Amino acid sequence: MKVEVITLFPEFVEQVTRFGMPRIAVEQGQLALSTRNPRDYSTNKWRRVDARPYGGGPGMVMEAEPLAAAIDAARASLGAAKVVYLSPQGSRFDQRWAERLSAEPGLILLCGRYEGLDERVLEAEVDFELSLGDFVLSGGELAAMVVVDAIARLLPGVLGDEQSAVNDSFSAGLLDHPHYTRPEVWRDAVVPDVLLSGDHAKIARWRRQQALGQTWLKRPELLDGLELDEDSRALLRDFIAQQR
Ligand code: 4HQ
Repeated sequence: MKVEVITLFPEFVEQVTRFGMPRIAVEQGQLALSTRNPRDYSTNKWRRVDARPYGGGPGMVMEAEPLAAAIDAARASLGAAKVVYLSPQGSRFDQRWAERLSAEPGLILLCGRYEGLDERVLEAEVDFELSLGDFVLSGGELAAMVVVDAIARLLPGVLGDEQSAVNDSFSAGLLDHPHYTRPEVWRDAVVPDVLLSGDHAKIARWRRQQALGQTWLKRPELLDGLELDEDSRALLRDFIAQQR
């Protein structure tokens, strides 16, 4: 997959491929990340890309023309690509979005600074407006880097253990089960017996029950969106009974 990030801080965004899964995805040839700076498409001698908002008020707005020129150049280099703008006004980015975007051949991620983009660029060029959550960042770069990270680990062949993405938190719309490693006793706290039993079917069942139970405890609203089968409902019922 090819990703172009349009940003006033290209050196910042490029850091995302220096570590972890995005780095591996690049090394394996599954991900190609490039950046494009709207300043390089500014037509004034100061390389200015922002201006004061019509109607007045504080802050600056990113001008349409250099952004549109940068998007055109990115499209020319990628071929088919969806354009994503990161902003608090967007739909909430989640694992389903990560899965959907990871299946695209190309993506153009638009990063805004200041008060954001001229609205006409959104209308003319943006396919999806996505938000990481209800908070305000100083620019879209960190959000774009989060999107790149979440996508990179889903690309075919990137996760060492092919099963890992399937077993992940959210792959079934549930939270992850708890994890334990050595030592067997730490500050008097022990590892659940079942995990030491060597009975793999029993362990898988315990983990599924824990995923259901932890979701019920920590994020109950996630269960509302799920159609649980009878066996899962029984596992969750037993988990809840044990909590009392
Ligand atoms: N910003 N999720 C404002 C965000 C943001 C978010 C990016 C700050 C866009 C103009 N992006 N600029 N939350 O707060 O994605």
